[in-house]
Amino acid sequence: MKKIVSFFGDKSEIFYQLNDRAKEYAKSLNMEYRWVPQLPFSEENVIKELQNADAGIIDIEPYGESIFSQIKDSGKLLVRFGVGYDKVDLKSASKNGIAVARTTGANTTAVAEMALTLMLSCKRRISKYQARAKAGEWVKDIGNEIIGSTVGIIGYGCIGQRLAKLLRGFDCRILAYDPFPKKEIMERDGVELVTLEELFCQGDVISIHVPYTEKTHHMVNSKTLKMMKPTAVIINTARGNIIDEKALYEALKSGEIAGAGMDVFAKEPLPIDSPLLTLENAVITPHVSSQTVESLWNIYKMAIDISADFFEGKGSPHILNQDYKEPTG
Ligand code: 8YV
Repeated sequence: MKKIVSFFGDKSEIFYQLNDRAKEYAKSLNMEYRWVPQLPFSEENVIKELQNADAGIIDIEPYGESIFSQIKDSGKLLVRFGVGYDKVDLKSASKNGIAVARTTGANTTAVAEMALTLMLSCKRRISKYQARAKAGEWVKDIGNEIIGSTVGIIGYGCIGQRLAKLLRGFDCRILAYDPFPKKEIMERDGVELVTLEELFCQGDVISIHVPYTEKTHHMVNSKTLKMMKPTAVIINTARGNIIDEKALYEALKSGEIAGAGMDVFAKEPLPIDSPLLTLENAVITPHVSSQTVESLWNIYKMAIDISADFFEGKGSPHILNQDYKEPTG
């Protein structure tokens, strides 16, 4: 019986329930499932566990040569619990003959809903009201509606498309920038393909849905922030380093832009002395866009399905390094 070891989740009731369910589901597919939450993450532990498993379900910590070289004779498949794989060294995985997959699509709805939640919160100044009300101040301010506004989506993949769908009820004009645009899909969705500059200049809301790569590093910086309207807000549920946080802090502090909704940060957990935490026009959440029961179960289930297909020798479009079959290490 093939063995899957899963590292994702904390020791709260919901994760016990989800992992019991995952165990049952894996059993129905003839696999053994073990849940070993990594809090805090320990590379040594992860290696030890993966040496005794055939597949691993991994979170967002870095996985590179120091792990792959130790598990190449055991674990042959790692599945990222989610979609971003910027911390996984795929070259090293291939060199060691290890396939790395991700659960594309499984958290799409949760992340799109979170982006929408952050947009509405920023536009209606929720973080400021909440902080002031708790401090005993009954402060009233004036926000903006999303209805009828222009929303710019950076990256028109699964999540960007789902967000556009959710926004349909808000009668927005939707602009999208994508380095590899699928024009038929944009036409179908009534979304306008624009340049990044047009998007920054025209958006009342800008939402980021691209992966973190060398090309997207600090894509939002002092120059692009200056293009934004003073009433505009920026939302990041993708990866922290896509935004230059220093430049964002300055833009928020000076009122160059109206607000930011951020679920991801250059350093996580966000250090307690981060100046971003002092701002009333920033909504800050602790990387929880995927954290709904529905999304988490979709991810667990998909990770198990990918493992089952892998062990049956079926190819999978979710494997990120298809060249893993020719190891050189
Ligand atoms: C996390 C994510 O994986 O999909 C991604 O890339 O960032 C999230 O889904 C999840 O929250 C676990 O940290």
